[in-house]
Amino acid sequence: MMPVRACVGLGANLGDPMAALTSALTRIAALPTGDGLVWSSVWRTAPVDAAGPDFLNAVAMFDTLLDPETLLDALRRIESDHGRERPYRNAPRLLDLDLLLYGDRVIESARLTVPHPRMHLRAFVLAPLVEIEPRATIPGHGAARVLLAACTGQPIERIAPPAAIAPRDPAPGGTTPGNTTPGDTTPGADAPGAMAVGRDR
Ligand code: A4P
Ligand code: MG
Repeated sequence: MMPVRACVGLGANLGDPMAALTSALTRIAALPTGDGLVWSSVWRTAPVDAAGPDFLNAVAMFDTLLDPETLLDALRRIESDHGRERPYRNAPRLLDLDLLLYGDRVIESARLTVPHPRMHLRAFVLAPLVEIEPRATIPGHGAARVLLAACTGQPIERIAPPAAIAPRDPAPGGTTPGNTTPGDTTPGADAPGAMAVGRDR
């Protein structure tokens, strides 16, 4: 199987959201097939169709050999390891990980809908996505950039530059993990407000 480029949305609005996003990113980087991992800044976003405090949101993209349902299971495990509970839909949460995109695949199974069914309407997903992949398209909906421009009345604010996360052990012949987004000149952990995890913490 050829690797597929997956895109995951991260969100949290309870507890210590910055710590939750940082540690979730570290866990994503440690997935068996997380080559080519890039991640967005952290954005502070007003709740959409939800109650509670503002969210912190981010988006990560990486190549994966996991099939979509196995990747979903891995994400669910990371959520539950962060104390995620599901009292009701859209409840405030310690950590929410959504599989936004899986290559250009359209998936409708009992457990999984990809592209994520509401991502094309949400600035808190589209802004970080466009930040790391300006030409991203959402199957069935079109260019993320155009969709973002149509999102009005959704206050969002970019608050932190891309995190520095510890590289995992290099796979034999593998690529160097890290935030290699073209144009990303943010100095990572040295910058004010940057997240630092793993050996940088
Ligand atoms: N499921 C189906 N497709 C997917 C997918 N592509 N990715 C199923 C992840 N899960 C998927 O998810 C409910 C069910 O969806 C799961 O059983 C899974 O098999 P959940 O995470 O348990 O419930 P949820 O988080 O309440 O629902 P969901 O769909 O993730 O909610 P939304 O629509 O993502 O909304 N406002 C701001 N500013 N920032 C946010 O991050 N998040 C939400 C959550 C609402 N408002 C927000 C934010
Ligand atoms: Mg969810």
